[in-house]
Amino acid sequence: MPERYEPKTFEAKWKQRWDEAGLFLTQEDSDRPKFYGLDFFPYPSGAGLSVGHARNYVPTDVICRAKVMQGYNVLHPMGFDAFGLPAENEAIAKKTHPGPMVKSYGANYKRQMDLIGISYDWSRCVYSSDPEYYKWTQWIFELLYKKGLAYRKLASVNWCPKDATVLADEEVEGGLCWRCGTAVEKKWIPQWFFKITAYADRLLSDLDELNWPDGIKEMQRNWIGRSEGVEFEMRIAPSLVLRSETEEGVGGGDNGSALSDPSDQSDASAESDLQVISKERHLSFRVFTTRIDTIFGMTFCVLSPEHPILENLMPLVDEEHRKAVKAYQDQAKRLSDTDRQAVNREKTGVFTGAYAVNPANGEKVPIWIADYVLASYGTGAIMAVPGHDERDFEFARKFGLGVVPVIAPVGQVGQDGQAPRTTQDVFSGKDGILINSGEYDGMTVKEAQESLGQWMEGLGIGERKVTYRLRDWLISRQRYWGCPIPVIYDKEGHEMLATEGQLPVELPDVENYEPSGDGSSPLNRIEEFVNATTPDGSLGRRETDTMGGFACSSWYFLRFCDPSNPNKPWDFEKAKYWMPVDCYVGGAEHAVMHLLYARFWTKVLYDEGLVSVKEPFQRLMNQGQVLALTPYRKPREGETLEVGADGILVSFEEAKGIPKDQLMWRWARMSKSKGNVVTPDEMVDQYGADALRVHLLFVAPFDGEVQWSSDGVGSMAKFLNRVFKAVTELSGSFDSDWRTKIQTLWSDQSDKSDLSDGARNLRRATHQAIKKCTEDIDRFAFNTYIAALMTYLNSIADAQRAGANAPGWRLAASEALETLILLLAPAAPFSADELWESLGLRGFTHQQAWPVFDPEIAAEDVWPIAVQVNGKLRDTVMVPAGSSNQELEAAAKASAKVQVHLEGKEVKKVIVVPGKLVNIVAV
Ligand code: ANZ
Repeated sequence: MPERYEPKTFEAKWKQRWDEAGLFLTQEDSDRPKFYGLDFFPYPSGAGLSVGHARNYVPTDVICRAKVMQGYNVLHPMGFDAFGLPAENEAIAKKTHPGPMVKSYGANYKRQMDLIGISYDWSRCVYSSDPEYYKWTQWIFELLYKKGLAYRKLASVNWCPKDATVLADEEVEGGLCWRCGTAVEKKWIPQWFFKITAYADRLLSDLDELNWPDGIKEMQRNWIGRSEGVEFEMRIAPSLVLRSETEEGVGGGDNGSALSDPSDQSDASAESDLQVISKERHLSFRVFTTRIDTIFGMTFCVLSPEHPILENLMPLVDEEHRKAVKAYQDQAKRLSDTDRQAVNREKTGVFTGAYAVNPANGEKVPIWIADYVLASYGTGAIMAVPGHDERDFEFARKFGLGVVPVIAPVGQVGQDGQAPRTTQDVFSGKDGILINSGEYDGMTVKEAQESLGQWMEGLGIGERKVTYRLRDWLISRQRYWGCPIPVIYDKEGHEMLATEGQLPVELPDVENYEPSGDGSSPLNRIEEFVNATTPDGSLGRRETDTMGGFACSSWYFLRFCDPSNPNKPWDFEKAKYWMPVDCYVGGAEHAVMHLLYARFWTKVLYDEGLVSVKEPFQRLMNQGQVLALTPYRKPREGETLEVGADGILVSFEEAKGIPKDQLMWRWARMSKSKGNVVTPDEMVDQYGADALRVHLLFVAPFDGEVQWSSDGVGSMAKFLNRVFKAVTELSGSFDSDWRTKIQTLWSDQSDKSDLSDGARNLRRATHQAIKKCTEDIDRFAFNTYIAALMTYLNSIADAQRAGANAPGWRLAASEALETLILLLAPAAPFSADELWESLGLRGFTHQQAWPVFDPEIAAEDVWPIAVQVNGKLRDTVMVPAGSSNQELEAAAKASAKVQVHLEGKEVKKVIVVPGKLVNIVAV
């Protein structure tokens, strides 16, 4: 009998026995309900797993293990997101090939996951970089293509002119290349996209039904960014009128008499005035606004610097404006959309020299270009209303443009229908009344939006429109280590899909796969790969871009349902059985991209009749981060700090040599780059896998941050030690036949008070623990699940002290022993099996049925107490068993029926017969 928790003596043994028994192989062929528990599959990194990763995998493992015991068929697979930039970059840095590298890293992950007892069914493991897998990634690409959901168009990439390479967005830091600090440029090349925008509405509305954290749903909603508004046309105002008027110092006015004084044209345009005018007549652009109600407050309009109309418009304005616009356009090219929209960034822009007409009142407004208007959103042009939009207000302030308030906050409109005019402030609220808006004055914002929308639609100059912030998903990467895009171009450059028989289009195994200097994929250099036969037999060239890693991870959860099917990506019935994933667990950093892309693919596959579900992940949970104390030193003069840091990161080794007053310890996310990683290996070695597991569960709520302390693992080893001790002490009383005996005994004892208090209390504690542990595991409240086990362990000790050997005690103790071990099993599976065996019980705990909760046994006992007033029975009240005399008296006096008989009387005496009767003597 093991008296202590000595994990080294049993962990390897159980691991081996589990493997030999195929304990974690998925069962499919029964009528039991299914449960699909899934962790985000990781990219295998050379650093291996940290205890931070384990905080993701252990809780999912607890759920899956509990579900198996509760009678579910459980699918709990693991695989590797092996294609993609991180693996490729690491292979380049290590001067090795990413293929074998990801396999060896993956094997190390598996070893570590096994070490901490995660119950994955490894027979279902997939690597997204295996041809058997990516054949089907290509197959889905082709499906999207056939449905018009994959297309190629010119798009910009981040280009570092010094390194001569394309950079991913995350490799651009503040507009500079992460490697060499050179300013990154935009380069336009044809690239592949998936048309996720076609699914924007469904991706939005189906969020409502998902059991996901609210924060993640909100981030997806914002990312999709649905806006209802109006898109309308703005015509360019004839410039000649404008120039003559401006020169005469007259603003605004007539735009119909363009020919008033052609000789006023001051710059030396080669074109005749008439030509200019006729070109202008045909020029217009569209703006998108969510606040059409504010149209009378438009004092200027703004185009994005990339707006295509500028090409036609700029030749019509004078040289000076042309130059300014050109210079501004060049400058804007260097900034990313994120940089351009950064809050607190001072507004910049230039006047184009041209004007447009506000269709609502015919007034002319100057056209500016500014980078706060994005080319990729709405129409890339806005009507600017500085009275009601913060950004426009800032811009107007900076460039001295007019501000006209047209919405008065409710309550500020006076008797005369006028609101106090202010040009000093912005009112961006919608709870207002229109002013300065002609016939629309007095309307509410809602009314005005409705009627202006109708008016524009009636005249054919605009229409109500829904716009999304979501962009199509750019999938092309000009890199080697990814899934080849299965497209071939014929001599004329027409694109054709590889036939299904030609799939997979295999990634050639080459030595030199580093990014090429011209921005094209390194595959471009490999003639054997590039030269291909088109499906119609002629000579063609292969597409050499590969797909970004998000394609591979958008369907792996389906492959797990049928991982080695050579003929199909998955069998429909199998996927139907397992999908959706019942519980998907991973970090919140994937809130948008991965989760949105996977939802999109699932919907497309659903529309094709290939899967039975519209949504892949029914329940999503995000674990909290693990932080580790990390050494920093005080910065020296002129040293720049990382964002959010107050010191310079140093290694643990360096920290030893830094004087105390210069050294600072800070909590930082555990990561290889910070050098503060604690591995599961060292924790297992020191304290055992179960102590680590229990600590990870107990240390904080599942989604809370953890400040890592290895000592905490030590405390959990002590807790497990107490479990071993308790089981050893009680094992002498263990009766393996307790189940039948206890039932007979319990049903025979109609008056349970004849059973010993110890036995009753212990059974009550047992069933309360079953209830609490079952519910807590289901709610992802693992910390309180472990706390409940600790309480239960104390109750067992209490009950033992209170009366072993009394009637029923041995049976209650035997039940408690089994229950304790089984409730512990999902959290500490090695220990549970060791203890189970030590009681002489057969099989693995994993194969036992989860203890069943009996509410009657769990209920606190209540006794009926007769209440008399002056010797006459007036009521019977129920009180908790073991209530004190004072409690009985209070319960008796609280009875309404008793109170009636006490009215107007004085209580002289109260006689209590414990557990039976209260007699109140009153006169
Ligand atoms: C006039 C106006 C007045 C606006 C007002 C807002 C408030 P959401 O809700 O995010 O869709 N806008 C339109 N296209 C833009 C672009 N390409 N780049 C930057 N801003 C753009 O925002 C829609 C609003 O953002 C639009 O409504 C437009 O400004 C601006 F009191 O038009 B609004």
